[in-house]
Amino acid sequence: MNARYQNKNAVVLGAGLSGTAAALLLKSNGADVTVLDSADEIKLLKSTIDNLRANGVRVITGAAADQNRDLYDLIVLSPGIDPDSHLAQNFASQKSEMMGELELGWLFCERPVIAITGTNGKTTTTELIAQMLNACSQRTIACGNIGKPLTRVVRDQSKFDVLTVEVSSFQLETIKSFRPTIAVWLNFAPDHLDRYSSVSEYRAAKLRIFENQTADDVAVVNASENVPQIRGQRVTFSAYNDQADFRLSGNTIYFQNRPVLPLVEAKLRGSHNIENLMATLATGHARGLSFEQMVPPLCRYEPQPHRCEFVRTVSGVDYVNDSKATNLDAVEKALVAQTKPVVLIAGGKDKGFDFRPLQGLVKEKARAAILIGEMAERIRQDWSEATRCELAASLPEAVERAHAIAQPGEVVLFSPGTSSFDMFKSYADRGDQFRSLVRALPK
Ligand code: UMA
Repeated sequence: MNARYQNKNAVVLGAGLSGTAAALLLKSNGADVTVLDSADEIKLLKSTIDNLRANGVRVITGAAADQNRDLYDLIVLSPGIDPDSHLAQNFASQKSEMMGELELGWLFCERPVIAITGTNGKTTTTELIAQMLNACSQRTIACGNIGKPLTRVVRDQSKFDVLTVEVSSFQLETIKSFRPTIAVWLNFAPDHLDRYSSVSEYRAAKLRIFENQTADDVAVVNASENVPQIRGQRVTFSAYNDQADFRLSGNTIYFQNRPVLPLVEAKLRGSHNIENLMATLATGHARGLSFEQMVPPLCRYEPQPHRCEFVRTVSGVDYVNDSKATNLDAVEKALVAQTKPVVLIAGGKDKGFDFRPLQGLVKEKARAAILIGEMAERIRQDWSEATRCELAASLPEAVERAHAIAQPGEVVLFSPGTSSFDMFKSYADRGDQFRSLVRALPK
């Protein structure tokens, strides 16, 4: 029990995964907890709300939540709640302490933390690091933005030697003292412009991963990135820069002058995945592991669903599910990796960026583009000179059209380039639906 929260009057904003975990952690530490969620109760997960109430947490939803301005000692934000949102602004003028869910988890954390951020590859690298450390007898769990909130994991932390935490800009935005022993910066590209007013604001939120590190900590950084003001010991990696500590030569990853991982032995493909492997090796090295220990589990790692996942070949056409591509950088990597002409299915929620930067690559790689969701018409305007563009009203219609257009020897690539929330519950739901539609296609 952490006495700091005993009898504190706390409010948690958001009744999703993070808010629920934060509320239950506070409750189990003696706080009086209220959860506010702007959504109507009928739209929230009944089992979650029932569980909160059964544990003595007060839950207020819909308009009543938006109007709640009670005085609380502590306000905790879920990552999906913008500090500028109506719900959060109701408490902005109060003098009470406000923090994000990641910071709250950190305040309970008694284990060293490895934190991984980057626009793309965070989840793969978090899983790679966790799988490798566990195989090398360093007990850990992949958690954080990957779907297991830190506030839930700290309740079981005695089972682990170290925590491997995927961290998003939304979570880093509200940290105060969060200090990873090893911080990994994979890459950076524009994203989330529906939340941030500029790309530099998004980058500044992410850079906070290094904010509380000291010379005793390690910063694993992509050498192609200009990352300033790091106090930790910098270890660099890059598939494109020979000066990096972890670098590529031929088909082998080198650490300085020593070959450490022949890529033919790994199941991951593409230069972005080579960099994910390098960042993982750098992290293990910083934790005192030898390359001989690290390489076998890394080579066993299987690519995860929704990340350039091969689904099936139908009448000589390959179908690839890349639903995890929620920004342009990810689509670019998926297109570059294709060796066959592409029929591209893209589009989704409007996240505040246009698709023009991909014009050249689309022209080179995509014979046609089928566009869905809120962004469909805007993407057509951006790409109409680069390739043949068609709009589809739904994902089933898009798959049907791709099936009609694609010729033997081509690939249908579903790489949306933006998030899914206009039509689906999540990128995983979107990818699962794509996979089912493809599996149902006639031979
Ligand atoms: N809500 C309000 N008012 C608002 C906005 C939202 O009440 O103004 C409520 C919603 O009605 C909903 C709840 O807040 O009930 C959702 O909170 P949330 O969006 O923080 O969702 P969680 O379920 O807590 O999931 C969060 C992360 N979500 C986001 O950052 C948007 C999950 O990352 C993460 O897995 C989870 O915590 C566990 O740590 C998802 C994500 O999309 C996968 N992350 C982004 C990304 O990877 O690009 C950053």
